[in-house]
Amino acid sequence: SSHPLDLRLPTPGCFADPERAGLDADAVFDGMTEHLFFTLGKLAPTASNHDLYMALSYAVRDRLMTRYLASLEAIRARPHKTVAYLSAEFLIGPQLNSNLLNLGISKDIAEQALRRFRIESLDQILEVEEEPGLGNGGLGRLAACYMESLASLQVPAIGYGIRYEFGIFNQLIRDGWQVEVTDKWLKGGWPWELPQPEEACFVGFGGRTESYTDGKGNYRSRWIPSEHAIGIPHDVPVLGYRVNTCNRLRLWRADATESFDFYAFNIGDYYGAVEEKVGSETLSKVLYPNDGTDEGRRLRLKQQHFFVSCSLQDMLRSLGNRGIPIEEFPNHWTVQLNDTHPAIAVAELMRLLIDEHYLDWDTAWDITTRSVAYTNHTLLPEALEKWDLTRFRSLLPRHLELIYEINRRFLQQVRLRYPGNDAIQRKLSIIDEDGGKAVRMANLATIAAHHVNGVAALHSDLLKRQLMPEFAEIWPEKFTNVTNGVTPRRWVALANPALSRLLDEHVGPEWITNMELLTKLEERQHDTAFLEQWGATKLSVKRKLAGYIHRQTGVLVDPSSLFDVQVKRIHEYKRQHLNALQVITHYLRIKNGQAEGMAPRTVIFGGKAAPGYYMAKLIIRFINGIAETINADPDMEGRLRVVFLPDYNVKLAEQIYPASDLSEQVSTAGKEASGTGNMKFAMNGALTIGTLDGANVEIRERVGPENFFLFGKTETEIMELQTNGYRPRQIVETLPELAEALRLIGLGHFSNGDGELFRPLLDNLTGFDPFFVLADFADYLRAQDEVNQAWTNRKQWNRMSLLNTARTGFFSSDRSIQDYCQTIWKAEPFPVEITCDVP
Ligand code: T68
Repeated sequence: SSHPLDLRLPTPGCFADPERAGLDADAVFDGMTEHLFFTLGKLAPTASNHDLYMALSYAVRDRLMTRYLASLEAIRARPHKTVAYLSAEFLIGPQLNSNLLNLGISKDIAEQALRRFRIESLDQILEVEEEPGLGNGGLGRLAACYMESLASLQVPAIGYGIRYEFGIFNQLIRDGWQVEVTDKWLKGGWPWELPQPEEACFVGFGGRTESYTDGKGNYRSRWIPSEHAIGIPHDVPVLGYRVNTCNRLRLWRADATESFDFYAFNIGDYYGAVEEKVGSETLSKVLYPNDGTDEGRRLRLKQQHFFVSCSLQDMLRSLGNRGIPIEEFPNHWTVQLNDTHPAIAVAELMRLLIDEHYLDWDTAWDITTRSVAYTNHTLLPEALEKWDLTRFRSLLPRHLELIYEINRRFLQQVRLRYPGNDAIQRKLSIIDEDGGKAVRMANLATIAAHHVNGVAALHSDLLKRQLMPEFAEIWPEKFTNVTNGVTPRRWVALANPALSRLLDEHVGPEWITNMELLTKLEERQHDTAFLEQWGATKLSVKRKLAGYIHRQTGVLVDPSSLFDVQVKRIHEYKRQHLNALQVITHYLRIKNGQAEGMAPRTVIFGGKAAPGYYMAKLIIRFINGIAETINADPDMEGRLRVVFLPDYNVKLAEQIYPASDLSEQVSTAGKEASGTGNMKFAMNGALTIGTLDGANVEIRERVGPENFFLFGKTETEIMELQTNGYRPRQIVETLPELAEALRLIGLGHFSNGDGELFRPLLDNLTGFDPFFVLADFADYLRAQDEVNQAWTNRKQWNRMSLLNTARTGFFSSDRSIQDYCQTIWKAEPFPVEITCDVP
């Protein structure tokens, strides 16, 4: 291909000198030395681990720049369709190790350089890295995996989002309760971003609209906002695995508008000016910590419009800069909406095209609908975004006018198709007219998108059949599925070096970019020596986690016990309390001398609760109460341990998945759209105990039902139970072990004698039990007994574990991205060439 970046030209910022951009230990050492001195102002003998982390990161960042600039230049010189992934969250995790891996700087090389600063292991440096928690959970992490896979597949892409000053809160556990602490991730400096103030964008809010007649006598509308903010892009390079493609994440930070400051200052309203400044800076201040519930907060809508408007302006500007006509927009950009959080893009793109670029409605609508696609991540009604109409109008009056017009034209079609059917119109309308009027963002996104996809087969099916049957009838070809995936670079190669070495040896190193090759492992499934090595590898990783658990919680756990793990956001639908009840039963069986043949277990929990979600916080308190009672009981010694690991985040996740034997995926069927932790566990050789929910269904199909512990009611059975009337109290009467567990909880056995503490939880379970915990309890225990049986035959367990790794290559995000590229984006790889003929 023909537009390489010629590094022989003295292009500022491009280092043609291989010494300077080299990947060997001497070059890395030299880079670190320079940055320590010139960038950080430190002398090597007094440098802290954090200083050395910064120096190494800057040295690594330098080495990304050739590829980064070459990738930008390649696209500038020869336009190619680019994916714009719009997401309010990108949970990217630590950057240093990932960039080292993708660049090809081995741990050994990094350690050679570090030893010259008297640092023995890379881990000591990785430990001090602060991760940007710019996401809540699965949705934000998915966006990060997708950015990595896009770059690794050499597909031009840009991730657009928000540079929150404070990410998801840090979680402390005090007296068993969650305490939230502000996440000051920027405080030590963050070396991975490049601010681009010259590419700032203006965004308006509030005010009014007006009609006017242009010079040619056309009636037009325009928006006169009452407030503005400036978005300053902060670019984070995203390098693909061992390729030249280096895409970027463009995160917008909100700033005050200077022109307005000066104006106010001149007329003497100094405080007014400062107030506006404070107001607009608040925009990118903090991430909303609610996953799974929509609070309808005005500031959140402001955040959404802020980053979406900046991003769309940026896309239009890039066309303008290259002299490409605006009608070509859909050939150059494919815009993916990561849930409805960026769905205001539909109205904003229409506004920019019509009001600012003077296109007519039909042309603008054609461009919009050919560019935008929407991914749904939830069916939970409480999570579907709805904005109060009055609030929406006061913040985005012009957008509301455009939405009314989109809606009017759409409902006209609906009326033609379903004459006289008022109910269907009410249901499909973007405007919810029942009760307080509101704008339904999922309807807006669905009407405008050329494709709407769910994130696992079951979820996409339910999306079509339950949430949007009428839309699916009108546009059957619009609805599709793309099953989620996770990047094997971070979740196997980086997180589990011990397993990776084994895979390199027995499959060959190509597995890392072609996970389907792991099926070759199946050849070893009856090889006793290999299975022992497989088990020993797992054990070595469990030892490390045991050390971490001891340092963090003071609890000593036995690495040879079964590590039974549930890590994810705390939510009633995810049913951590079902798992907790199972632990109590296990405890009671030991207490009652019925634990013969029960293998020693370590039950590990981790996850954050939304700060306003009372029941979720009580579940954390519940788990910690159970842990306290069990871990203090001498009868439990060597048999049962319970641990709640505080502050679950990407970094901790990288320690946990590889060290797990059993993956708890126990959500109520039909409620978990996909799950992605389930995939990380299985790839790392954990067996799943799970319901037929989300991607569990597909994991089970691929690993084989004999290598998966299935339990629980199906989605259909849950629906039937719901319609036929569900009486959880009756279930308690038929299950003595459950009744005994609930009785003990009510007596304060897990709360220092306080019988009231968990009352709301008990009342919830025995009263409504909205997530059918008790309905699935007996079958869950049955499956846990099977787990126990399987674990006692260790060779058989290791075989099942191996088959889980061997057969889960499908869940690589490379496969997901290929799906998106083929069916939705129509985007193709665009290899970047670098000519660097320096001797
Ligand atoms: C998750 N959603 C799904 N939402 O729950 C999970 N929500 O099943 C799926 O695997 C994952 O998305 C990826 O598709 C979320 O994580 C949020 O975090 C969220 C945040 C704000 C508002 C609503």
